[in-house]
Amino acid sequence: MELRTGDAVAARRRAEELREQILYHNHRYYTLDDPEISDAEYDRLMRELAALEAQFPELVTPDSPTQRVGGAVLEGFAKVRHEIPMLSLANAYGPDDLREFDRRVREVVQDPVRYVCELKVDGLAVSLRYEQGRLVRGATRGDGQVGEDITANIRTIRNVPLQLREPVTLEVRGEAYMPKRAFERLNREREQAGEPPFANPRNAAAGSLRQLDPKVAAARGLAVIIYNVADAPGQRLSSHSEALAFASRLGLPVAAETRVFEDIEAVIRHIESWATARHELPYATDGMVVKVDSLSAQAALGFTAKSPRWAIAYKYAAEQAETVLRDITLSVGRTGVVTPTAVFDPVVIAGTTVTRASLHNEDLIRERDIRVGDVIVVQKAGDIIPEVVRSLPERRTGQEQEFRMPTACPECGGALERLPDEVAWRCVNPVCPAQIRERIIHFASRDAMNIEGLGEQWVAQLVDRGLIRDVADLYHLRHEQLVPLERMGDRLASNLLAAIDQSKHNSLEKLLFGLGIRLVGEKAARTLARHFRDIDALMAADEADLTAIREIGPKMAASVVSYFRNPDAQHLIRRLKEAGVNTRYLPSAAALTAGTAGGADAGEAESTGAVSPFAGRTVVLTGTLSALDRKRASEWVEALGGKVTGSVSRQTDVLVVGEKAGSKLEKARRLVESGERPDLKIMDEAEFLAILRAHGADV
Ligand code: 3BA
Repeated sequence: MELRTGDAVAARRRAEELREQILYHNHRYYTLDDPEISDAEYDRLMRELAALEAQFPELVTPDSPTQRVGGAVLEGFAKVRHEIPMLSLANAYGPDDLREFDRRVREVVQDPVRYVCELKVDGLAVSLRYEQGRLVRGATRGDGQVGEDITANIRTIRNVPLQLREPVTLEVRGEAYMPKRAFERLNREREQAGEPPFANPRNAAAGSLRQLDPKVAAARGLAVIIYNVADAPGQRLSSHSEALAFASRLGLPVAAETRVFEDIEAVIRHIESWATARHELPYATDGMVVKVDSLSAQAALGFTAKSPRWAIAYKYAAEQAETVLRDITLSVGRTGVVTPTAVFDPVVIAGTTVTRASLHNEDLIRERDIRVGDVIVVQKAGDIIPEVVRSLPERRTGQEQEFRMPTACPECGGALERLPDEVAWRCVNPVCPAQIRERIIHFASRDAMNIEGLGEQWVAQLVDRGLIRDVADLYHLRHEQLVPLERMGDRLASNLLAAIDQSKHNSLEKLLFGLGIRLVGEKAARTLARHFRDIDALMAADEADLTAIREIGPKMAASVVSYFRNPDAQHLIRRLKEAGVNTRYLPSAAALTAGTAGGADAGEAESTGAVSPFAGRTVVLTGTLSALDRKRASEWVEALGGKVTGSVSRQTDVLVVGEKAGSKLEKARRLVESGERPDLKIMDEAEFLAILRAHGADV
């Protein structure tokens, strides 16, 4: 007995010691990118800890590093800005959508249009950059503007040439995917090892590319298929098919099944001919991508906010399955809209197990005559989003329950209202916790403020614990408030705070979209930001000012004005500013967001690398810097998209303070303290140098 207790005490002490060491080495590896010990030594520490925890299960803590293996991998990748954004594809679900696409294309392009058809590989979009024929960078798509540097993992993919056959500089895009055979093998291995299998090859590919250890990625048997030459200066390519042939000549893997057609009906026949044949391919496909071949026609067609007008993805019809509806649950969104969700017995559709689907609103449930207990037909719209297609009333037993919308909010008990010409019921309680939570989740989401890692689970906990009530509260969170959250821990807390801090540097359109103003989507947010440049100007605008902008209609104008007229909104904006959140349009980021690469403001874009906090900002240098002279410091600020001026004024965004700073510093402090520019950032040399170094400066 004595001995066992002694063992347990020693084990506890050792486990704590190991955890401390592992945390320290994580920090060296991920944050400082400067490991002190080899991977093998690190693995030994992890294994020893895992063995102790296996022997003494009471020692397992939720934040033990052993509990995070495989989940802690994201933090190690540098950000990469795509000089040419990686847009998404519009979808077509049937031949008529393709005919409609063709009609829109030929409205713009007068000459006969030729189309290229490519099978749509189900993987992860990546961008590969070659300089003088050498592979120098591989990146994920990310949000389309900024992805992650996964060069080390891309280099392990065996069909990616490290050296092209000619010393050209170019950027190509394609899909990284896991061949079906490799996927099946991996899942077999995972199941044998007691690990959860991946739901589909795409998830497996994504998981593999996120491995920080390239050896793991290497063992996963990934492959890449190239379908786009984004940038090949000086190559005089005139069509997409030529570009693919060029890529192929260089040794890049291009799909063999690519075909060119003279009209849309031939395209449709081709698509139909592959509907079942595609299942025989060694990789998963979910459709066919149709692209206008001529590059000049592509240029004439241009882009919408999200996707090129010269390409469309045809999605093969969704697989359907029958199941039993067990329940209809209700959730409250950020605008208070109450959405019913169907909960049913698990069914596998298109490779994944599904148990829930949105029912959108009360009317839909009534129209489709869907009752709890019914046998229902479920499918995945666009092969992704589950939906209830219909019920099968002929299979009823009489026990089924008709759905009735409650009169009180399921989250806060407040009253629900349905406006005369709306389908939705809304909770009208402005402090309903569900709405608060959803507003913050939207604010943090990728297309809004893009606060990486701030997912639903954290927001829910933060709101539940009363740590945040609105989005401005995010910027006052402290490390010691985050650490106690379930499954958070020290390192995640630091990463989350860093991500929140980073979001202060977003351009205005991200903030505007994130605020969730009714009717203001991503594109309208961008239009408003570009037009007004500054949130104060937008807040001062009336409906006439707004409708004078071509893209803004009267309904949106009214919504914007009424949003900013609300004192709560004004207070929120003030607090965001005080917290240091940028409220101005930063053209460098926006030029890329707008998808105008090569267009009017593309020249303002930064060259490479992570998002720069100086982009679009006015910077003043004062005092003596020890590490570099004024001229080089200015050059660096300019290289990172900033503007350097000589004196401090209300236009100044950043003051960099060296030794013996004088009146400029005083003036900047006055601007901050008087509230004229509470967001003016005063930084010392150390902070300044840290930013330069983070962007590749050797200072
Ligand atoms: N072609 C995916 N996008 C694709 C270049 C455009 C494009 C895709 C494609 C935009 C496939 C969206 C992500 C992206 C590069 C942006 C394909 C496939 N073409 N054959 C027209 O097979 N999955 N995906 N990738 N830029």
